[in-house]
Amino acid sequence: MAEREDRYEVLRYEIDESIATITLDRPDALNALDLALKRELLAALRRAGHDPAVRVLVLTGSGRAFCAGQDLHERLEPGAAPLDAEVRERYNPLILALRTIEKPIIAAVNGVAAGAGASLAFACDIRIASERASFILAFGRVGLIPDSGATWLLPRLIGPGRAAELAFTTDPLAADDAARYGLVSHVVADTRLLDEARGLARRLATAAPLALALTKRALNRSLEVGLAEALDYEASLQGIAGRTADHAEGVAAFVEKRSPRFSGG
Ligand code: T3D
Repeated sequence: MAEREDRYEVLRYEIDESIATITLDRPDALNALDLALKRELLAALRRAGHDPAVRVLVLTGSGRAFCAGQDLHERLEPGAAPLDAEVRERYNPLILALRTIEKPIIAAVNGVAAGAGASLAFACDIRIASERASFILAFGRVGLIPDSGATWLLPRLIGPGRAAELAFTTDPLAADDAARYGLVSHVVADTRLLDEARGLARRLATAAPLALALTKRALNRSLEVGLAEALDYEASLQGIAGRTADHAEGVAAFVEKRSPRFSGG
């Protein structure tokens, strides 16, 4: 039974079977990121990151969109923060949280992901898309550059040429093409999306949590260092993993021909 948490105004936060599902919930504005949603999303990510009962996160949107990026109406309000400050103080912490929370984060991309909404999806570990999903680097349409990690993450995910084309043209990338580019792992019927995402999340929730955490750390580091340093980093993390009770349990389960029961120790 899902544990429903109601202290958020513009997102839903539910925990079920060690899986925290965070749903951006401003469907009339295609889940555009206003100040409240940015604040609540960061709080929800930090909460799930710190909660030992949560092993995997799923990020999705309500209604027909994943997220349409910055709420453009908010930009017209008197006293709106300058963009460099807004990006540094509101967006960058969201992207860093997604990349540094040492638990798998699955984006269940249920519809259009535009601007910083696309960046949120890029920063998750795994993307599963509904057949009606699309990715739009819409920034250029409003005279901006791709931000919230899009210029760093997207070339690494799909290659620099394709990233440049999407950024320059702002053309939508449909779900099937996103799968062909390797940006999303699977495309599924819209009605199946959350079941697929949660099915994968349930599998990951039974894995050894520290091994997953260290794997994410090593994958992150691999994006920034050369092979020799990556090899050394793997060795040091393997030293940590090798001393865990979960490693001993995994080996014992293999020898005894049974499924392992990982405790997180
Ligand atoms: O702080 C900073 O500004 C710096 C950070 C910037 C990061 C960014 O994300 S910049 C890029 C911002 N996002 C966009 O430019 C995307 C804007 N939206 C669109 O281009 C289109 O809405 C979509 C392509 C995403 C979807 O098109 P469509 O035709 O399916 O829907 P629609 O009719 O345009 O939108 C439906 C409603 O959502 C509509 O409201 P209404 O008229 O029914 O009351 C529309 O205004 C609202 N909506 C969609 N996107 C936004 C939005 N409202 C506010 N902000 C949005 N970004």
